[in-house]
Amino acid sequence: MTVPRTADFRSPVHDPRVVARVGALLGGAVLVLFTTGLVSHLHQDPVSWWAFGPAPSWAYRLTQGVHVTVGFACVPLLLAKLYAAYPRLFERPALRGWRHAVERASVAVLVAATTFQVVTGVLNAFQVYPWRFSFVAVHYAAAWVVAGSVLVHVGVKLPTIAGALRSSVDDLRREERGEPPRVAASAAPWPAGDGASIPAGDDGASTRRGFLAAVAATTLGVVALTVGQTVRPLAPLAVLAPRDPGVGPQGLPVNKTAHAAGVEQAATDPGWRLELVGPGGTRRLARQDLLALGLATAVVPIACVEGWSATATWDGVRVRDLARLVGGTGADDVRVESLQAGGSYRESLLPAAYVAADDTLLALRLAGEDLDLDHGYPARVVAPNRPGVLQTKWVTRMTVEPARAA
Ligand SMILES: Nc1nc2c(c(=O)[nH]1)N[C@H]1C(S)=C(S)[C@@H](COP(=O)(O)O)O[C@H]1N2
Ligand SMILES: [Mo]
Repeated sequence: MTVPRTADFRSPVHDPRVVARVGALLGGAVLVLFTTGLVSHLHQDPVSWWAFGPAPSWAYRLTQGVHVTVGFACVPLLLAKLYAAYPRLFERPALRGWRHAVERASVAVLVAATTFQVVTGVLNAFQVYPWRFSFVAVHYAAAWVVAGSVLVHVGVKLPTIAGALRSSVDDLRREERGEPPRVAASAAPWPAGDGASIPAGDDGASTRRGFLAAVAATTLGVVALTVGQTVRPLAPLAVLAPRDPGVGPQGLPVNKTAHAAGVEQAATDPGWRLELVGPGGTRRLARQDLLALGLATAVVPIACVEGWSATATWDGVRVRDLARLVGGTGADDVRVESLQAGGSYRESLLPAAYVAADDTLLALRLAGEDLDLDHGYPARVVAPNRPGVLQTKWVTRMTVEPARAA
């Protein structure tokens, strides 16, 4: 068996002008994914020097919807870029010096990390976890690897990228007509290192154009068939999306059912009480007591980290009023605990800015009815501009604590 050489791959799609164009789109996507991913990370793992607030209520819904949609769109983009560029794998000589070595190593890391992010991200959106590691921690760490290798890759390749983007995909036609090509010398069809060249009279321009058009159409298609999980009017189109935001009890999807959380008994027990703990002491309130406190209404979305989101109308007691009942000062955090015995989402912390918001509720009702058991009956937290994972269901205890962030 003989190992192929770059020049053996004859398709006109294997061309730096194609690679650079798809690469520019992919680079833009990576920037959007990194920023929106960082937003989600900082919500779930806050740092002292940065804090989000409850307004605007739709911000997390937007950033996370963009994150997951753009992530899905990376599937065709990544495949297209790999297809256009993979003949470079067979370059000879394999290493032409330190710059070339850095370039090739960064490409290896880039391809591995990007593929890993797209695959694990898409599987996570479908709630498929064929691995043992923590998706959240590893997806976050790998994001830095992607960011770093993109920076190195773009840095090393800048002259080639710039030249390739400046030249039109049908420059070879110009050559045929005897006009000088606009492609920069450094971006001439695969640098001559291994003798690759495109045959004279090459008529690949229409193939390249067709390929780029197909990539653009497929990418837009993926977006159109996914965004329906967060943009309600497009829900009927969302055949690629794992969730229909309108399907579920009381018109809202459920990620974790009461059965899966193991709380069915405790949540329907008439002896359930909300335990309120604060500097002024502890109080235990039955659902009747909570209803008697007077309910506020909030229109707040559930925005799941997995990309689906839906607005819902909740009635409940304002968390700041509950905090006041046990000596809260109006500037404290509130820790929320679930009846659920284990799992990462049995507990959340409402920062003081959220506690103070009108729309931060211990919700008792949804869409005008008592909460469905799967939506957190007898009581669950809803707050504006929060990841779904922090909207704790089946609440059993709320503790007023000194604020952590300034
Ligand atoms: N106790 C508890 N609360 C939870 C969860 C959980 O697993 N346990 N899942 C969260 C997630 S991931 C989401 S998206 C929202 C979904 O709320 P819903 O089922 O009412 O739509 O609940 C959150 N609250
Ligand atoms: Mo979620």
